[in-house]
Amino acid sequence: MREITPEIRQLAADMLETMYDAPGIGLAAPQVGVTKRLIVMDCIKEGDPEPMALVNPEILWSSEDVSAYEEGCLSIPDQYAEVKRPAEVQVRWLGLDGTVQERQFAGLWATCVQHEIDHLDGKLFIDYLGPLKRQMITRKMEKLKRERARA
Ligand code: K1U
Ligand code: ZN
Repeated sequence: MREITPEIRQLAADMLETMYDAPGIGLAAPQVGVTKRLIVMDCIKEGDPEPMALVNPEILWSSEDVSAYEEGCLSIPDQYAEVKRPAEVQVRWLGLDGTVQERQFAGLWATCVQHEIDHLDGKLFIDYLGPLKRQMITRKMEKLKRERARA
């Protein structure tokens, strides 16, 4: 995506609505079947919402210190596992106003932005788990898929 079109702004608005409805704290375009490098996030749990839409986000720098968080994923319902990621990341992206933005994320924002950028690259939080835990979740998802196909 080189420029921000009305369609991109509409997609971002629709994704934020889907994310809040879920509810979730982030969502990436591939999760709604769109192969574009667009993510949305709002990691504010209490207080005024802070919706963000990031086009073509890229991680410029990652801290050496890591933080662990019990992650979930809207594409892997009801499964949670602790994932360790860099505690802080510097990210550059194109904003919906067409300007290049840069920000250092920390805390839950840092965890979430890394989780969402992973979605753009076809990676899921289960890819960070050991083989046993990962296989347990994969098998549960395969069972759920079979049950949903029968229903
Ligand atoms: O991208 C996704 O699948 C959304 C995912 C994002 C995420 C969660 C946890 C750590 C990193 C990234 C979710 O939002 S799962 C739901 C969730 O975490 C949540 C739901 C309601 C309230 C608070 C959190
Ligand atoms: Zn996810």
